Amino acid sequence: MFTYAPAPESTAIVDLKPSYGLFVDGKFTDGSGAFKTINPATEEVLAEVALADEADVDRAVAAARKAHKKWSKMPGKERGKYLFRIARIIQERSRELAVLESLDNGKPIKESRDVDVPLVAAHFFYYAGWADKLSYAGFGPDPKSLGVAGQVIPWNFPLLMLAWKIAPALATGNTVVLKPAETTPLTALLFAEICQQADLPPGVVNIVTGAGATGAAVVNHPDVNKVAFTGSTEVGRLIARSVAGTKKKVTLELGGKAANIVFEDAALDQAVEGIVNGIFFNQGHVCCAGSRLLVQESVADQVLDALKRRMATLRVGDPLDKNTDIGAINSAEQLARITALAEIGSAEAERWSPPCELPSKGFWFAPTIFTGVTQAHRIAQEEVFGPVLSVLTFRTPAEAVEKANNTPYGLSAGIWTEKGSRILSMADKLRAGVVWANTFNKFDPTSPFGGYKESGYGREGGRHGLEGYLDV
Ligand code: TXE
Repeated sequence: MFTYAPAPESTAIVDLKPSYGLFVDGKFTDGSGAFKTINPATEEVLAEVALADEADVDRAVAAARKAHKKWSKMPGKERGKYLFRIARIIQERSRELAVLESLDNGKPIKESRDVDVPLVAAHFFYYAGWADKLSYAGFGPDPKSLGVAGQVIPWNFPLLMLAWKIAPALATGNTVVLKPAETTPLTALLFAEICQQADLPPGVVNIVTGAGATGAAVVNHPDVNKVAFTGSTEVGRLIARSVAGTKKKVTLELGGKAANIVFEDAALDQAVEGIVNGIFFNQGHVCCAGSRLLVQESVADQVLDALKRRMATLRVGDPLDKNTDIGAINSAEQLARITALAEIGSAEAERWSPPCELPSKGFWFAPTIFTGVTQAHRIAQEEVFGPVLSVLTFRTPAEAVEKANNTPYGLSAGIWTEKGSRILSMADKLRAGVVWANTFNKFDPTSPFGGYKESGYGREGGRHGLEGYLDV
């Protein structure tokens, strides 16, 4: 096993309050009740957070509706200035945001610090730039905002999903009621503070905290014009049903079971890094995670040996330790889901994890691979949303395509090959919204992101991300 000197990030920068309110009409207010959010690495309570019921959501929607009158009429250039200001404050407070994100979510600080928070700022900068150029976006002159956007986000990238939702909504002149996930509400509330600091007009952004019932109240509110959801396919279906028959515009970003395809001519060392990044980044709590490795039979043994050696160097533990590669599983519920699917996988295929000492408190899961997996296995079909990789093999490119597409999902895929022509022909045949070549889990605000099939519909990011918030 690997030994190393722990290098914990200080938490002193975070001003953790004992309790947090809802953010409605520019002010923090009480909710109808309260719930606790815990640190998944220690199981200690971080704070008590207000719970929004239907009446609270109604107040938030009313505030957003009122604010929309002026916000939507404000020249795009002025709206852009607010977004630029928010982006700059995010950069200034990036360490604080990163530490709080790791405390509430369990993700390694090196990811929240180097990936999540910089991307959050980048999204605000990017959409700030669009605010005064909507007439040039190819949607016709002067496209109109929709009104109030009701946005429900998950716990795996709490701040980043907030940025994906709020930045394009504000740039296009919409106002927002956003509900963060119940296990990760804190950075959204710190973002609310940033909105105050940026002097954003009251009611333009409202944050209502709570669980599924609060999310349903947002989605079903009659005065919400646009629904944007990222989360499970199951809840995505419920939402699609509940808004059917209304005039609400909907975008859904749901689950995935991506294939990461390694050809025999690939730079195999690089491919192994890409496999590790594809499935162990953010504990595998990634909708586009490369959770199915498809490796060409001729190099399968070689790749698996190298992968196992690399997995043995992964450090699982304290999310605030700067050396940590794999942090805590976000919740007891998610750990139970991962454990249950891994047990099913153990009965279907061969399971392997490196020797790995897991902390005694908190929610943890060792990096795990299953070999000898066939397409019919549940471990090859169902989203685990944890650090669990299923390994399948193929002989020909056609077989790789067939296996990669043999899933109800279609969010992402990866290809590892030195042949440019193969990249192009594979990318064309893979039924996935994003295809990475010789890399994985790369995100950029200029690129549209979204799914085929049961992975949802609509695109977030890039120019395409504007469309879901405009009447064109
Ligand atoms: O998701 P939920 P959960 C997948 C992943 C995971 C599984 C379950 O496979 O194991 O989903 O995770 C809110 N109306 N993904 O239970 O319930 C909820 O409060 C409106 C993939 O956490 O979908 C939270 O804010 N909102 C995924 C958000 O929906 C409702 C990310 C997501 O929670 C609601 C997360 C309702 N009826 C999980 N019920 C991805 N695509 O990245 C719940 N919510």
